Amino acid sequence: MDEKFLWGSATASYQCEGAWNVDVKAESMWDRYLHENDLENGDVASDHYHRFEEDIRMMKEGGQNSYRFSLSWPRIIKNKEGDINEKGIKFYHRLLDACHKYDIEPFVTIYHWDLPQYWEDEGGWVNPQVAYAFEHLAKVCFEHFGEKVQNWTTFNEPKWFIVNGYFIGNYPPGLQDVQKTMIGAYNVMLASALGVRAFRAGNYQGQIGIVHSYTPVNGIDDTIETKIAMRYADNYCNNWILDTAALGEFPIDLVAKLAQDYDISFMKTEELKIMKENTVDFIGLNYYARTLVKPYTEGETQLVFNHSGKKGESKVVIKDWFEQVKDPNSEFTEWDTEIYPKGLQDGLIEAWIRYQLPIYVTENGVGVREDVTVAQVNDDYRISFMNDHINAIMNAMDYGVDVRGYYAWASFDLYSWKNGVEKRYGLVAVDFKKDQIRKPKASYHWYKEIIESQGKKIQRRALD
Ligand code: BGP
Repeated sequence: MDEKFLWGSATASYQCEGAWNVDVKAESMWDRYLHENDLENGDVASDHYHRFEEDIRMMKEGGQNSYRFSLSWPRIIKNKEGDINEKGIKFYHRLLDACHKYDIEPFVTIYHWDLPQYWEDEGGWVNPQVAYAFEHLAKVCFEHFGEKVQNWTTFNEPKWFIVNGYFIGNYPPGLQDVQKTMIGAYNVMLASALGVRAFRAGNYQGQIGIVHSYTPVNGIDDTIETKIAMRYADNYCNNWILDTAALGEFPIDLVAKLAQDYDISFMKTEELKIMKENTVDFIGLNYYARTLVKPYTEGETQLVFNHSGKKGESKVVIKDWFEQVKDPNSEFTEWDTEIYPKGLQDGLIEAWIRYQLPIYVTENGVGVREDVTVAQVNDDYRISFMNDHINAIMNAMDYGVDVRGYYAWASFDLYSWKNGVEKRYGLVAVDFKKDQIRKPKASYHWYKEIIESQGKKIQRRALD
């Protein structure tokens, strides 16, 4: 790792800013959904809106040289007409200025799931107009912040928010509709390409990419049936985002399969051309776990997510395509996430072979319950998790993969979507019950030493 390597941590606007109705901010789809369903929400979250200076200073003091965060669309654009909220613009200028004051390279996500409710009311991502509204948002961001930002990404995790929102139904808008899932997926990938096109047309400095929730696929054996199931799983989990963003084309076998059962007339030649011509400069990969699959056997599609933190609740079966299985030899978190660093090593190599683009590991971390009232959280499990995953990255780099940065999820404890705040990921503890007090965890100090050594202090081992 050379001195240009970005060592940072990440957050997302809705999960940390709070201030949900402050300074003319519009309502987001998450505000509406969580309020209406009386669920734990991010109204206050980590109050980063008021404490960003302290948070960024702590990043610096923790040796980090980059901060990945997202811009809140409803804070920046007031309405469907596209009017700009000057107070929102000012807020992000102050945040970017704090980054530069502390020599922290900003790594900016334009969209991390907080769609304005005024667009959700018009059909959300199923409405193609929203893709063009995103293009407007992207232009506003480049125009206002372009001189302070070198690293842009259009979207955080299209797969995750589209599938959860339209197919599984556990995220807003809470639908279970395959046709709408497909249309939403298409519109998001179009929006991303429109963002890339606007970035290039404006000749802004720096580079632009996309961030994907990467779950590399493994099979339970080497049979042809398993290989077919793996391809279905890979198309579902990864390829429709990465192929489309990096190569400019949806996987043809996926499109052919969907065309047998669904209407794909929403795909327009002119728009497919925009996607083909506006591929990304780099890919950002968020890695939590892999997907281990076996061939589909029987029964209906089942997609159950564990939001309770009680082990064993999750299940993924897609009828006629594949079934996800659990490796009995692996360790799992209380939220059923497998801990499997080798998946990161192998996945990086696979992505490099397929796309030949620079890669940033834009999120990696472990969510656990922690008592933050103690003087210092001794999160040795997080230290060992991070050590093993950074080791996996270094192994991939030894193989020749061009990895340019690593972001711990998260910079500090924040709101974890449907899991509330009890699922903690931060390097810094936040006491949500007591004045939002920030206290670095042991992992924060450990990470600082790793960064100072440029990774040399990582305990290395081969993963075979
Ligand atoms: C990613 C998201 C983040 C973050 C993380 C952990 O999918 O980009 O926003 O939340 O996962 O997931 P969770 O908070 O659901 O445990």
